[in-house]
Amino acid sequence: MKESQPRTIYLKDYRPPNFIIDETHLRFQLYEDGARVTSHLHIRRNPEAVDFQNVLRLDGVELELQHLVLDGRELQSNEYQLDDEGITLERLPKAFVLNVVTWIKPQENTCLEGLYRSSSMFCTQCEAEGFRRITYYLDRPDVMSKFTTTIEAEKARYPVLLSNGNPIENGESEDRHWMTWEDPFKKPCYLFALVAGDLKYVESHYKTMSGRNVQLRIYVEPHDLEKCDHAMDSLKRSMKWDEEVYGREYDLDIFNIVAVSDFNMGAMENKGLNIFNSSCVLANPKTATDATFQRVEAIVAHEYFHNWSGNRVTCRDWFQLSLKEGFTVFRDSEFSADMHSHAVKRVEDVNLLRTAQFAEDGGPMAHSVRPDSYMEISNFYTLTVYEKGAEVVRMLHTLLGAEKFREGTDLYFERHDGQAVTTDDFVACMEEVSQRDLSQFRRWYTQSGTPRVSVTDEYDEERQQYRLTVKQSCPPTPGQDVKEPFHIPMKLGLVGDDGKDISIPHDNGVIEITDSEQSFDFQDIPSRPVPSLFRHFSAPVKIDYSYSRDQLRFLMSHDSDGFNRWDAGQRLATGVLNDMAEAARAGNQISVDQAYLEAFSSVLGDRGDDYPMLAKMMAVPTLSFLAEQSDTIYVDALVAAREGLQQRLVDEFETAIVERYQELAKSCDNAGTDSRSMGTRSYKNALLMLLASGNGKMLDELAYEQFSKAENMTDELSALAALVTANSPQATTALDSFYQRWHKDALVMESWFSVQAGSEAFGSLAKIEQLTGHPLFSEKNPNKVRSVVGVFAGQNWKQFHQADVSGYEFLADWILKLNKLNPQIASRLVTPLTRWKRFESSRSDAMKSSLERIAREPALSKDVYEVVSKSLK
Ligand code: B3K
Ligand code: ZN
Repeated sequence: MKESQPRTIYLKDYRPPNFIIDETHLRFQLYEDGARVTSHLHIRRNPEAVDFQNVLRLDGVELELQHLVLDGRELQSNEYQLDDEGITLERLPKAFVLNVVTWIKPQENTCLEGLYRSSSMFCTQCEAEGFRRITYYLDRPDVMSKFTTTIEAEKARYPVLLSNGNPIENGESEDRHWMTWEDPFKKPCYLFALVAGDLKYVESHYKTMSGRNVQLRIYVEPHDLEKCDHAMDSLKRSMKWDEEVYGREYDLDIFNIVAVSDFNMGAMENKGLNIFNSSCVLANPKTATDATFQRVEAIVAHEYFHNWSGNRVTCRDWFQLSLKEGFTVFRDSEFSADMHSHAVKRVEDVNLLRTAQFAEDGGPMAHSVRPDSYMEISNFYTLTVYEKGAEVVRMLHTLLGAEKFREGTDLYFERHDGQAVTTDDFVACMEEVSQRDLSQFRRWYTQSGTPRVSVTDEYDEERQQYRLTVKQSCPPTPGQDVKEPFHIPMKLGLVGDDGKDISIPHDNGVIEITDSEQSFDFQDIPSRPVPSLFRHFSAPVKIDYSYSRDQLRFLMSHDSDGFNRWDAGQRLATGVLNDMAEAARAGNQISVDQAYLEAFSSVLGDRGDDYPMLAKMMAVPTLSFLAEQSDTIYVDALVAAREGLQQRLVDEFETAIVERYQELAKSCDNAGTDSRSMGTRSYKNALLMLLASGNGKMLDELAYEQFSKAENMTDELSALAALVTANSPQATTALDSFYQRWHKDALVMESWFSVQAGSEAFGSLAKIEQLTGHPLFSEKNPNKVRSVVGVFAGQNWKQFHQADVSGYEFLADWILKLNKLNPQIASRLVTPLTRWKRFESSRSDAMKSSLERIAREPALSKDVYEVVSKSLK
């Protein structure tokens, strides 16, 4: 906690460290009331230090220092300076050995950083700056060291002792035992991990491309053993994919994953010992939905891919976070696309980007992919660094083509293996292999905000010439008033009258936009084409082109690009919803545009079998998406428009929707977990949900039947969600019976919480308060907080934004409570309030005063302080 204003850290102040640590030997003695950590460090001056100063500053937070021994001599307290954030030592020899003994209290650690307890185990989370809560150290990613770790604990309580690398020695005496692990690869301390507990494992093996045998284990609490197979299969698929697509082979003899139930985010890529939030690794069809299966596969892959993009080559400083995260998200996204469907995966990624990331770009926390400053680095694990960062890598892939891009990554991995580097180093490799000048492209890393690209066109019938005129701009963002033009790849298609692509003479249809205004001419165009702009969403920009509703319908059925077919439908629906919202605000009758009804009818009538895509095509844009697109957010009008549209679709098409639902229900393999079965379920359940949102007369009966007979969690939970969404008379019975059936399964209960918290019909504030008082709810468990408070504030627009503004006060209370317990989670919860300026005045004022109330708290954590103070600027 900070009483004074936290310090801002700037990229421009980066200096290499004065000292480096070649070897780190750690010994952990774990007890029920605390842990003793003994470190033995081989330290020497850094030959690459700039203006070397003989001062060693070791980071350390909430540690009890017991001994500090330099080259065998215990230092007296006047020989170093100790404060709340570390130790400073001066006048040191060129090279020396430092022994540090600290006493820490994992049992009292509720921020879940450093060494802490989860259930009955000990575990760690060190990225970004958690290692300093374990021992005094140079806690920065450019200090890479060789680690050995000895863990000693009571044998009966902690039979399993794990750390990074390979086990090399073990022993026991009386009721205690110990195990030593050695990691042969140098690494920064943020990749350190330790686990001790009574765990069971599932084991498998993988033969790498050079024929080495790797032992794979997933460690879980004994009752979760039945839930590991999917993660294990996903891991093997990831290992194979990284060999085939990037030529990257795994490098240790062992790869371990551990599932823990109290975890601040999804998972962590510690070298050889990935630690996962149990919700991101455990899955079987009885207890997990198809969406969870896909999430587990993606996160297992993401963490595995970090072994190269993150661990072997790591970040020089935390401003470079996107070097590993953006690149690794791009890698996991392409992996998922290869496993399932490229178009559907693209739709999912772009939906997230266009709602949440664009909102971040337009809000007070806007920052570039490589930020220039931060107060608390945990606040910068953002959609901008991750998802927009991945889009930037994707654009490099688009500009260079797959082959050159691969040459670039080969060069990057080879040149920088074992190093801590920058995003510039990454781009330099791409420049070198392609012989292209990417200096303008680098602005994607340094300029924040979402560029807007406006396109107009002219067709000259006589000359058979078509001209596109493109203008780009980017709005000011905090600290960046003026932007320079970006280098933007636009994958373009020109669709002719017959619905076929007209061939155009640009590289793979990629046009490069580099100026603020530019025109592109196309010859021999027989008739006015419909432009299909930014196919596959080739750049993270907002696109303005005044499509007529007929053109959008035309693209919906003819565009050869799957993503743009979907996007045309979304544009059409958004236009219609905006008209309806306007009518609602003016107090006029809300009517639905005929063109949209016809478009919907053709999707519903489509007999093709790309079910996951049909489910996406049919989805009405979310409130988050509509809000992000609005200049001023009028919540009631948007809610009314969306409800009105869903109601109208059901009024008009209920019979056809029900028939299609029943057909799909009949043909679906309920036990299947293959892409096809999952796709069928996704379409079937999208139809059921539409019936629920649009007050379908048959809903209760269909949903209750599906609920009672469900053979898998996807069907069971979708039916439950449909009943709750429709506020059906059966909803309470279904919730009770679901509870009876699953109350022993913590992860399933998280869905039970979130189905209620996210429901506009059901999740009133009173209900949410009841849920936070439920015996299975725990304020110390991040998953529970996210599934109730997070879902309510982030997804339940109608209830959270109630006109009496009680939702904002409720959220502020929770932020203040968590500020003390777990600042990272508290700070994430502020996000919905940070958007206050975008709302109409009554809500905007109330959101602002909730933020002001938080700001008045005297002991605000750095995390919350940064977000709240920047939001109030
Ligand atoms: N690298 C971790 C995230 C750590 C977050 C620290 N606050 C997981 C990931 O992106 O793979
Ligand atoms: Zn990552």
